[in-house]
Amino acid sequence: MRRLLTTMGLVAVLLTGLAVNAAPASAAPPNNACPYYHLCFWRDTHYQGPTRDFYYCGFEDLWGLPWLRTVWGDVDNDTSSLVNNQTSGTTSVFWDVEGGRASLSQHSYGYRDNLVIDGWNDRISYILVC
Ligand SMILES: [Ca+2]
Repeated sequence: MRRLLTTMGLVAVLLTGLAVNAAPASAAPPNNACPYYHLCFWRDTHYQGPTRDFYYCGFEDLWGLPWLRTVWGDVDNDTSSLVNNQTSGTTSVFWDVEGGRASLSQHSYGYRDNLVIDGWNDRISYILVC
Protein backbone atom coordinates (compact mmCIF):
# COMPACT_ATOMS: atom_id res chain seq x y z
CA MET A 1 0.00 0.00 0.00
CA ARG A 2 2.78 2.39 0.89
CA ARG A 3 4.47 1.68 -2.42
CA LEU A 4 1.22 2.40 -4.24
CA LEU A 5 0.83 5.72 -2.42
CA THR A 6 4.42 6.66 -3.25
CA THR A 7 3.83 5.86 -6.89
CA MET A 8 0.62 7.89 -6.91
CA GLY A 9 2.47 10.79 -5.32
CA LEU A 10 5.17 10.63 -7.99
CA VAL A 11 2.56 10.56 -10.75
CA ALA A 12 0.83 13.57 -9.20
CA VAL A 13 4.12 15.49 -9.12
CA LEU A 14 4.84 14.58 -12.74
CA LEU A 15 1.36 15.64 -13.86
CA THR A 16 1.66 18.91 -11.98
CA GLY A 17 4.99 19.55 -13.68
CA LEU A 18 3.49 18.80 -17.07
CA ALA A 19 0.62 21.17 -16.42
CA VAL A 20 3.02 23.98 -15.56
CA ASN A 21 5.21 23.40 -18.60
CA ALA A 22 2.49 22.66 -21.15
CA ALA A 23 1.30 25.24 -23.64
CA PRO A 24 -1.98 26.92 -22.72
CA ALA A 25 -4.80 24.49 -23.31
CA SER A 26 -7.36 25.30 -25.93
CA ALA A 27 -10.36 26.90 -24.22
CA ALA A 28 -13.55 24.89 -24.34
CA PRO A 29 -16.61 26.56 -25.83
CA PRO A 30 -19.44 27.77 -23.61
CA ASN A 31 -22.16 25.23 -22.89
CA ASN A 32 -24.67 24.95 -25.73
CA ALA A 33 -22.43 26.88 -28.13
CA CYS A 34 -22.71 24.02 -30.61
CA PRO A 35 -25.67 21.60 -30.45
CA TYR A 36 -25.11 17.87 -30.45
CA TYR A 37 -24.87 16.38 -34.00
CA HIS A 38 -23.53 19.67 -35.38
CA LEU A 39 -20.18 20.92 -36.64
CA CYS A 40 -19.95 24.64 -35.80
CA PHE A 41 -17.72 27.36 -37.27
CA TRP A 42 -17.12 30.92 -36.08
CA ARG A 43 -15.66 33.82 -38.01
CA ASP A 44 -13.53 34.91 -35.04
CA THR A 45 -11.37 33.12 -32.49
CA HIS A 46 -12.81 31.90 -29.17
CA TYR A 47 -16.22 31.19 -30.69
CA GLN A 48 -16.98 34.84 -31.39
CA GLY A 49 -18.62 36.66 -34.26
CA PRO A 50 -20.92 35.25 -36.95
CA THR A 51 -21.40 31.50 -36.98
CA ARG A 52 -22.45 28.65 -39.25
CA ASP A 53 -23.19 25.04 -38.44
CA PHE A 54 -23.46 21.79 -40.35
CA TYR A 55 -25.78 18.96 -39.42
CA TYR A 56 -25.63 16.59 -42.37
CA CYS A 57 -22.59 14.44 -43.05
CA GLY A 58 -21.02 15.09 -46.45
CA PHE A 59 -18.92 17.38 -48.57
CA GLU A 60 -19.44 21.17 -48.44
CA ASP A 61 -17.95 23.92 -50.59
CA LEU A 62 -17.86 27.04 -48.41
CA TRP A 63 -17.42 29.50 -51.27
CA GLY A 64 -20.40 31.86 -51.27
CA LEU A 65 -21.94 30.28 -48.16
CA PRO A 66 -22.94 33.23 -45.94
CA TRP A 67 -22.36 33.48 -42.23
CA LEU A 68 -25.68 33.42 -40.35
CA ARG A 69 -27.16 36.65 -38.97
CA THR A 70 -24.80 38.95 -40.80
CA VAL A 71 -25.21 41.04 -43.91
CA TRP A 72 -21.91 40.36 -45.62
CA GLY A 73 -19.04 37.91 -45.81
CA ASP A 74 -18.98 34.19 -46.41
CA VAL A 75 -17.53 31.22 -44.59
CA ASP A 76 -14.87 30.51 -47.22
CA ASN A 77 -11.38 31.43 -45.94
CA ASP A 78 -12.81 33.07 -42.84
CA THR A 79 -13.19 30.47 -40.05
CA SER A 80 -11.14 31.18 -36.93
CA SER A 81 -12.58 28.73 -34.38
CA LEU A 82 -14.68 25.58 -34.52
CA VAL A 83 -16.40 22.88 -32.51
CA ASN A 84 -17.03 19.37 -33.75
CA ASN A 85 -20.04 18.10 -31.82
CA GLN A 86 -21.05 15.60 -34.48
CA THR A 87 -21.77 11.98 -33.66
CA SER A 88 -19.18 10.77 -31.18
CA GLY A 89 -16.29 8.97 -32.84
CA THR A 90 -16.62 10.66 -36.24
CA THR A 91 -13.99 12.94 -37.78
CA SER A 92 -14.51 16.01 -39.96
CA VAL A 93 -11.84 17.07 -42.45
CA PHE A 94 -11.08 20.60 -43.70
CA TRP A 95 -9.15 21.63 -46.81
CA ASP A 96 -7.31 24.75 -47.84
CA VAL A 97 -7.27 24.62 -51.63
CA GLU A 98 -5.12 27.74 -51.95
CA GLY A 99 -2.59 26.28 -49.53
CA GLY A 100 -1.55 23.32 -51.63
CA ARG A 101 -4.62 21.29 -50.68
CA ALA A 102 -3.42 20.91 -47.11
CA SER A 103 -5.92 19.30 -44.78
CA LEU A 104 -6.78 19.52 -41.12
CA SER A 105 -9.05 17.15 -39.23
CA GLN A 106 -10.98 17.30 -36.00
CA HIS A 107 -12.59 14.33 -34.28
CA SER A 108 -15.84 14.55 -32.33
CA TYR A 109 -16.17 15.62 -29.65
CA GLY A 110 -13.44 18.23 -30.07
CA TYR A 111 -12.77 21.92 -30.60
CA ARG A 112 -10.20 24.46 -31.73
CA ASP A 113 -10.68 27.81 -30.06
CA ASN A 114 -7.96 29.62 -32.01
CA LEU A 115 -7.02 28.49 -35.50
CA VAL A 116 -4.32 31.18 -35.57
CA ILE A 117 -2.31 29.01 -33.18
CA ASP A 118 -2.92 25.97 -35.37
CA GLY A 119 -1.72 27.85 -38.46
CA TRP A 120 -5.19 27.50 -39.96
CA ASN A 121 -6.74 30.93 -39.52
CA ASP A 122 -9.02 31.95 -42.41
CA ARG A 123 -7.90 29.02 -44.56
CA ILE A 124 -10.75 26.49 -44.68
CA SER A 125 -12.53 26.31 -48.04
CA TYR A 126 -13.90 22.77 -48.29
CA ILE A 127 -15.08 20.44 -45.58
CA LEU A 128 -16.15 16.84 -45.17
CA VAL A 129 -18.60 16.77 -42.27
CA CYS A 130 -18.43 13.61 -40.10
CA1 LIG B 1 -11.73 34.82 -39.35
